[in-house]
Amino acid sequence: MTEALATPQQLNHTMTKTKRALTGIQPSGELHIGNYLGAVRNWIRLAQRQEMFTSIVDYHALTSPLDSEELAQKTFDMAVAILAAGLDPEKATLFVQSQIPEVTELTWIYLTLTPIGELERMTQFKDKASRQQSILSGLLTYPVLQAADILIFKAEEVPVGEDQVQHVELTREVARKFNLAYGQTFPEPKAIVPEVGGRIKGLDGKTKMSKSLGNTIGLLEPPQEAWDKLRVAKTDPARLRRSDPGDPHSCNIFNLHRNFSPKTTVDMVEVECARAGIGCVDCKKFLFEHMESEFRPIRERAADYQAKPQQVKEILASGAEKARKVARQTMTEVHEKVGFYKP
Ligand code: AQP
Repeated sequence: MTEALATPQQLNHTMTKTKRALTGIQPSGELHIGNYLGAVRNWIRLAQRQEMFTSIVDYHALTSPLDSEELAQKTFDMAVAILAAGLDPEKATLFVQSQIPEVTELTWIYLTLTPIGELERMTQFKDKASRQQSILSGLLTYPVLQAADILIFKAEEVPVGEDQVQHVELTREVARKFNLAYGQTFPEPKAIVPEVGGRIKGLDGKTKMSKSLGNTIGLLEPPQEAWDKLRVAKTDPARLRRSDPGDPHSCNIFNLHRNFSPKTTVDMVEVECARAGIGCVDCKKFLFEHMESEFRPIRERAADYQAKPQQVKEILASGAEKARKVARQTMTEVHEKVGFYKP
């Protein structure tokens, strides 16, 4: 089950609810605008009105090739990027997944309830497996670890991009199976997907923007580098010459305008592109201006956090302590329900 989440008005409407949310991101590379628009921007809004646990999922990151010398630094950098983007650590509990080993314990119990066939049909597994020579079982069981991430906190809402909706469905299935086998314990959480921004394409205009595909613009990238990438990004494939009218709805850049630009700019671009009033480079310049006004303060805050690493470490340490307390409570209950011997 998914719920579109878009406007602050809609959020205000649900202000009275205090459902717990779980959010997560892999420290597998830089925080890019796909992660930001599909997930992080919603976390920041949602954390204002509800309890949230935000996990930097380093166990998950092990399913992609990475250099262990870089993992700790990438994890720290991801924390900086999320905080700089605006996640308030007073409102959202920010922690690193491997600090909560109970998550892997719960994963094992869930694995005993999850048919292999259900994991093999996951789109992300099929996609990533097609790019690996030897398919590792961690890649197959990734969504079960994700179910444990969510359910160990008994989270009822999971703000994600569209690519993760199938995994949240599986989480619901895992919760149902556990409850059926051992008695009512876990909620069946809902995916919360933004109305625009749920699926951001890469700069190639084809596949999903993805850290591992190198088709990204990073949130903290220096402006000149970001512009150099945007300037050559794919637009409407049918618009070959400046004088050709374009179809904004087949253009990744227009989708980005819908996420970053004010309505007046979006409306102008939609009309002018369709009658060849503006060219693609002009269109990108307008977009870049609005991206920059959102990203400049984020880069400044990131520089502040980078200069105060102790502050970031303290946020992560106190987040882990709080998260682990909740995780332990859940595991005590799970041990009892499953019937483990207690000497
Ligand atoms: N292109 C995207 N559009 C919208 N949302 C996206 N998300 C990721 N890419 C897009 C959302 O970002 C959150 C964190 O994702 P993740 O890092 O945990 O895993 P991912 O989806 O696998 O992200 P990447 O960038 O594609 O990483 P790699 O290449 O390492 O696998 C999720 O909520 C996701 O939906």
